Order: sequence, then structure tokens, then C-alpha cells
Amino acid sequence: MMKNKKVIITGVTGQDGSLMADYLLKNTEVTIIGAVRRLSVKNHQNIEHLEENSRFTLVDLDVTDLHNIDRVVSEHMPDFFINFAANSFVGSSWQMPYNHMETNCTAVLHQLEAIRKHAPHCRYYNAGSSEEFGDVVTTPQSEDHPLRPRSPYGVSKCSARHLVKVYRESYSLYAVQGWLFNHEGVRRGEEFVTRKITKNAARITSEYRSGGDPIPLELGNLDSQRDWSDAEDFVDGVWRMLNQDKPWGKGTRLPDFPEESDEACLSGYIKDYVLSSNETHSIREFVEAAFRCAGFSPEDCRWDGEGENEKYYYRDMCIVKINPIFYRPAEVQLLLGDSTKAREELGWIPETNFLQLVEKMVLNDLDQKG
Ligand code: GDR
Repeated sequence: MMKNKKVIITGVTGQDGSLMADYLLKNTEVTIIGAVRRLSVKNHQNIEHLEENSRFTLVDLDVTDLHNIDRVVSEHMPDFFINFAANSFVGSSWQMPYNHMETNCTAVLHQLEAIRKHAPHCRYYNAGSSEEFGDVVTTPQSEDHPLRPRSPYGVSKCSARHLVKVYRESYSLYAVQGWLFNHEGVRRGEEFVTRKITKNAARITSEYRSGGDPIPLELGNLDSQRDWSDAEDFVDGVWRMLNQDKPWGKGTRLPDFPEESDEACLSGYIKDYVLSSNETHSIREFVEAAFRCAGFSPEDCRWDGEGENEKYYYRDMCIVKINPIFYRPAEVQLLLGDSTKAREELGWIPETNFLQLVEKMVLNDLDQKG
């Protein structure tokens, strides 16, 4: 049934976009149109392995260019449009708030308009974020938690969410925006705290083993807590959100879906879902787990000092210290998701837990060093 379906994926060179392409090529028969922003230096390392695949093509697309989006949608007439293009680094959103609003929100409006005009049958997914919950009032956070963003990034994602909902309800589009809690992996950008830690744990290990005197890793707030998952688990959840009328497994089909479902009818039934591991860990715990995986025995590691002077030692060697430039003007201190609905209604089952994720990332980075 999926054989002649076309899927546009924006942000296809990034972690989530490239994993989505891998997932769809492996598990479905769709063809993929990967949308890439033209850059003077090519950044295709995450999709190089797909470039010979006959079901995978590339198209130039800048999501902030309304006319460009309009043309790509009207020429390709996609069946699915998955928007992973975003400025996803929360920390930069205080320095470039306009860019965050334009890339993460106005661009979503361009996409919804193009779909409404040219391809109203197209199912649309926009990447939402746990950052929309922000200054949380209840823990854990499920779909019912209010939107209380703490950063321009969070505001941009909340605004996009309202647009997606309005277009779904006004024009009967199948348009959804999941709340994705933090999701990581070996393709994660190095500015995000998990990859920064695993890369530096690998660097420090290699320098220490070769008798050097490694420069410590510098971090900001060690006490914020995040609900981390494997991004590979999340692309499966996103595809389930785009196919809520599918019987995903025994007892997982939404009970009140209409038997004969056309898009207009479906749009009244579809929902936005939270994807999360349902566990939370501090940055400090991630640091400890990463160095343990890299071979530093926990008995020989210790935290010492307080606030900006806090340091992490392996024996008498400082391996982590604080640099206040990594503090944010406003912090989301605690995130803990509740993805019960996605698990029960979409049959979504994440496979990788926190420690497996840390280990996978550290081993990959050690391997690249070796
Ligand atoms: P986040 O991810 O902001 O949660 O957004 P990030 O990894 O950047 O920060 C997580 C937490 O770590 C603290 N922190 C540091 N963060 C970075 N980047 N660098 C540091 O040196 C550092 N030290 C401490 C941060 O203050 C924060 O509390 C991610 C992104 O992928 C978003 O796009 C996505 O929407 C959300 O996850 C869900």
C-alpha cells in the first residue's frame, strides 16, 4: 500500500531526518525526497550511505523561503511531509531569537499553506519539543501539561504547535506535532550536552592513555535533569503518529477510529503525542555514566567544590570543570515525560534505556578516537 507513496523529509542531513530516512527505507516501501539546504560546505555525512539508493533523492529546499516550499510541494505532491528542519539548539535562541521564530515557526506556516493549497491529502508532521512545557508545574509531563516555554526556542515551538492545530481543525488536514523529549545518539550534534560529554570523555581517555595531561571538559549547569532517549526509537514513534489509523498491534488500534477513513474524516480523530523514556537523569549523572563507560572506575572518581568551582576528578586529575559561559539566561530545570498514551494507543515501545544509550555513544566516540 505504501509502495507509491512519497515522503518529503526536511532536515534530512541531521540526526532525526537521516534516521527517519533509514527507518522508512528499511521498514516501508515509500520513496523519500530528502530536502537539503544548500551550503557552501557539504554536510552529507549522515546520508552518504543513502545516495545510491533508488528510493532516495535529494531536493534543494530552504524552509524559510515561502516560494521555494510552495514550488517543492506543488511539483512533488508528497503523501507525507516530515519537518525536522529547525534551529534546534536552545542555547543559541537568546542570541538569535528571530532566526528561531523564522526557522521553527514561520517556516511551519509556509509548509502548512503549501500543503493546504496543493496537497491537502498530505500528512504533515512537525517536530515539537518538551521545551514547550518549560517551567513545569506538574511532573511527569504528559500531553495535558500546559505550555510554559522558558526560551525563544520554546516559544517558537509552542507557536508552531498552535499553527498545526489551527490548520488541522480549520482545513481538516492530517497535521500533527509530537512532544519529543531529548533524544540522542551517535549522529547527535556536538553542541548538545550528551554528545559534548561523550566526545570529550573519549578524548580525555585517549590522551590519558597515551600519557598526556588532558584539558578538562567544560560544562554549564550540572543539576538540570532531562528525559533522554535514543533518537532511533523516536523515528518509529513519529511514523506511528503519522499513521494513527493503522492497527499497530494487538489491542493498540484506537478504539473509535472510523473503519473507512478518508483524510478529512481522520483529521477529527488524530492526536499529538508525547515521546519520552519516562526516566529523568541529571547532567551530573550523565557525566558519571559516560566516564564509567570510558573505563574510569567510579571508586576513583569524585566531585569536589561547589557552584562555579565544582570539579570532577579521576584520582588527582581534573576531568570536568564548570564554565559559566554555558549557563543559560533561563533554565528548564526538570523534564520528565509520560508517554503512556503513545505506548498504549500507538503500540510504541522504545528499546534503548539510559545506560545503553550512554554506552553506545561513548563506545562510538572511543572507536572514532582509536
Ligand atoms: P536541550 O539540550 O536544551 O534540553 O534541548 P542540550 O543538550 O543543549 O541541554 C541539556 C541541558 O544540559 C545543560 N548543560 C549544557 N548544555 C549544553 N548544550 N552545553 C553545555 O556545556 C551544558 N552544560 C550543561 C543545559 O543547560 C540543559 O539544561 C534539546 C534539543 O535537542 C532541542 O532541540 C529539543 O527540542 C529538546 O532537547 C527536547
